[in-house]
Amino acid sequence: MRILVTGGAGFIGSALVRRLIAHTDHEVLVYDKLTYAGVLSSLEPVASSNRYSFVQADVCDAEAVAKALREFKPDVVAHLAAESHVDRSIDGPGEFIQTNMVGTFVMLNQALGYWRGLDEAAKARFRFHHISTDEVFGSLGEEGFFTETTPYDPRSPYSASKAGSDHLVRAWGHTYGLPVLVTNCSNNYGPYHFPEKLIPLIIIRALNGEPLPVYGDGSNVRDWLFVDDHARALQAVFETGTPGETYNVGGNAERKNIEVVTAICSILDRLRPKAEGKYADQITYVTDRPGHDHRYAIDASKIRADLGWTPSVTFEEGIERTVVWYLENQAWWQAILDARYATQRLGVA
Ligand code: NAD
Ligand code: TDX
Repeated sequence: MRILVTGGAGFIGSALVRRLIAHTDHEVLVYDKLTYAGVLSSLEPVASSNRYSFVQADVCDAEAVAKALREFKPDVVAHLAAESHVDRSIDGPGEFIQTNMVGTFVMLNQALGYWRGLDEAAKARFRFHHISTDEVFGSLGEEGFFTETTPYDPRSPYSASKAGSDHLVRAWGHTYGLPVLVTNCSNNYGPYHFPEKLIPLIIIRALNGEPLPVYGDGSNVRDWLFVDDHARALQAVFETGTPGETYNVGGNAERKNIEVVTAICSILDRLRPKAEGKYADQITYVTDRPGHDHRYAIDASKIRADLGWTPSVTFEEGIERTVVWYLENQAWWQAILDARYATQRLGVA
């Protein structure tokens, strides 16, 4: 198969690409604008493969999308490109509407034109797979899970822009017959996670001796999935999922934020003990995120029953592997911190 991966230089996209090159015969084209969140060094492990290629372009650029489709001739478009950080969406929602909604519209429209021009066999094979989030379903109380039929109730600019994009994708499926797939996944974590997100941020700040910011009282709950398990789920869905269907993907690993932070601190206490005190001494409760969703939890029974996918990495194993990866790959994250510092000093970021 030929897979065009938008957002392939991001956290999840790069995990998918590394998996496809290492474990399949598929050919992969990464289509990525390389925003602040796009990190080419995350694709370094596949850079020498002759089944991998890269184009730097914007999903909002219809001409560039059309050219990539025409020249690469994908069987699958895996659409991951997005603005992904909730806090940034609160500070500046415009980019989220542009990339997540307008960009998805452009991808759909160009994919439709491309799909209509294919011969019958290629047309039957083609899939447009839209990668989305559990945040579109809103916030849960202490009980219950999100299923594929839970009504949408997005509450942040980020989740509203993802909800809008999900609706567009389904509309292109219903109205024009484009063979679409949608997956809604819970919080991912693992290697190559951009340092602004909770888990890498806590690991790096702990190592740097800085305060560890916990929003509110730390009781918000997320359902954590190791990123390689998500990549495996995505592959299962675009290879064997039924067009028009939605699949929820989740780790069945609910943790309060404060539990996540203390788990990281105790791993670091064991692997990299401080001269004095414990890493947990650095924990600082800070002002809560506006509109902070209380709890997300995914019911992943449909993808298990229909496609045989289950998570393979427990939270305890995954968080240990993640901390070890950040300890062993300081060059990867230090380069990101240095670049950010440089752009901030120039007043660009
Ligand atoms: P990320 O922010 O790490 O990566 C996003 C990538 O998209 C970057 O490489 C960036 O350069 C690229 N990009 C951004 N705007 C672009 C544009 N206009 N044109 C082309 N490329 C552009 O994001 P991630 O965490 O890897 O998430 C990937 C996808 O998965 C997103 O759609 C996100 O909504 C979804 N998702 C993420 C999670 C999670 O926990 N991280 C969970 C569920 C779903
Ligand atoms: O410094 C922090 N302190 C803190 O307490 C940060 C950055 C976060 N938090 C809290 C907010 C959340 O409850 O930790 C939790 C996780 O925060 P993020 O890492 O920002 O992730 P979240 O907002 O849950 O969204 C993530 O999962 C769903 C991804 O960024 C989204 O792209 C994905 O759709």
